[in-house]
Amino acid sequence: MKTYKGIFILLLLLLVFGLAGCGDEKTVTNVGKLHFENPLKIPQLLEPTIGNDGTKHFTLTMQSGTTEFLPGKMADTWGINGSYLGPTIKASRGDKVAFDVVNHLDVASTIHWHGMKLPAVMDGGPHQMIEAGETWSPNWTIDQPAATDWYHPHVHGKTAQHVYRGLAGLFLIDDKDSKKLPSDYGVDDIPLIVQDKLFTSDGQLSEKDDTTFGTLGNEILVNGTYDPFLKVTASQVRFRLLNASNARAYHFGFTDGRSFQLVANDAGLLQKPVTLNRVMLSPGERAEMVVTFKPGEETILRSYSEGSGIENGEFDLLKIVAASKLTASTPVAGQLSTVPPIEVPKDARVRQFKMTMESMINDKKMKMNRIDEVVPAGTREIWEIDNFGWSHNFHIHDAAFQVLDINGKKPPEYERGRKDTVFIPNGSTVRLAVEFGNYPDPSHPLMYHCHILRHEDDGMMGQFLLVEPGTESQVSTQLPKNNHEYQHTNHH
Ligand SMILES: [Cu+2]
Repeated sequence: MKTYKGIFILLLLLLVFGLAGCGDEKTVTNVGKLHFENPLKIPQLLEPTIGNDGTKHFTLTMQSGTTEFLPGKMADTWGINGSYLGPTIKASRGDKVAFDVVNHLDVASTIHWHGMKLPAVMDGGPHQMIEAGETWSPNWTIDQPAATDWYHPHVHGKTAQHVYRGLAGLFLIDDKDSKKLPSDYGVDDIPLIVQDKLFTSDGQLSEKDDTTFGTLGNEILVNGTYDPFLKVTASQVRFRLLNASNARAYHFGFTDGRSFQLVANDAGLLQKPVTLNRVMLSPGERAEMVVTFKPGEETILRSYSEGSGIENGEFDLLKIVAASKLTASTPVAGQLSTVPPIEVPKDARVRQFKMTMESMINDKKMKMNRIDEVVPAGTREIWEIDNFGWSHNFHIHDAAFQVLDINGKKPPEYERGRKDTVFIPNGSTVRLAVEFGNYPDPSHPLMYHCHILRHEDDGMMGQFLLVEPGTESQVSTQLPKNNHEYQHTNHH
């Protein structure tokens, strides 16, 4: 009798744990599989030519090519001025910048300046298509605080594919505050563009996208380098982290448990550095950290698994080796940003956005000729985002915001800086104090959307106009159907 009871309990336990096991997504990992053999590639700084009026002119050429990621195997890739990713652009607040964006691909694409405050026609969204063989030449004046911004295509329905194949690069903005931090690019100011990839057995990028979130890779590239290491030569190094993945989120930390100083969110420096040992970035988000090294020591930058879906996966990203002699750096300043925080007026307009499992915002899918919101240019508003299912995040063009609260609670200190992209956990409400750009244009829309690229491509996006205050009711919320730009993006 006793034995039967024992066997019965054993079977019951097996059943319970077996089922629990099935419901649990297995953690994807590369830990233990890497050798840290390849020196980390650092994207080149793009040298501008300087015009008579001081304008910095840059040329970016989108092209196809081949790239060796896995040793001895060539992959077909896309890049900008090269075969994979693009050069780093650097400019200072107050600079006039101008671009020639040349499309040498055989399909139409765009380049969007993620995080930039600029006129809507310069934004590079889905209405500024660059046909194969054509050149697009936007220009504007940089007028925003120092930040680690980036650029990438924004073709409606094709963004995931174009970014995944390699079209992305960094756009660094300097000001007097950012110079307080290590700023020798490639020496003590190191970009880390983190992307997950799936590879086929012959080393090609696999575009298999059979999850709700699109492609979720099991291998990681940093600045397009597989299995990378970095030798540092300074006692304090500033790392600029960009999550340029289509869907995956990362919880960055170091395997020796060391802490670091977080000094910036997406759209600007923090008021004061915050000591942390983990920071999470969802797709499109950036952060800057300063890490202190002792001569000769080694550590590994790792992303830790914190959940399911886009937060599932434990990945070694980069081995960092400190040289036996390090140049001494000045300690990080106690006061970083001198820009006042974004405060909304008492009577600020509140707009609500409901994100749902069906990749909709406010029960609508993106339409190229429909305007969803009309916002007075230069104003500050409260945007309230509710997530009713899956993981999503939220990005607003031509704006910067600060998180007011998450489910009614103030965000942690390290998330109180200026941002343009924010993670919206499943079932949560996030309220944002948004500061909009000041370039009224009643006929060219800007976008707000989920930055999980599959969701964005599926239509989890809306369009807004920034207009002269007081003219909100006078503008048309329908764009003409025969709009030249509209037709370009309407047949893919
Ligand atoms: Cu989403």
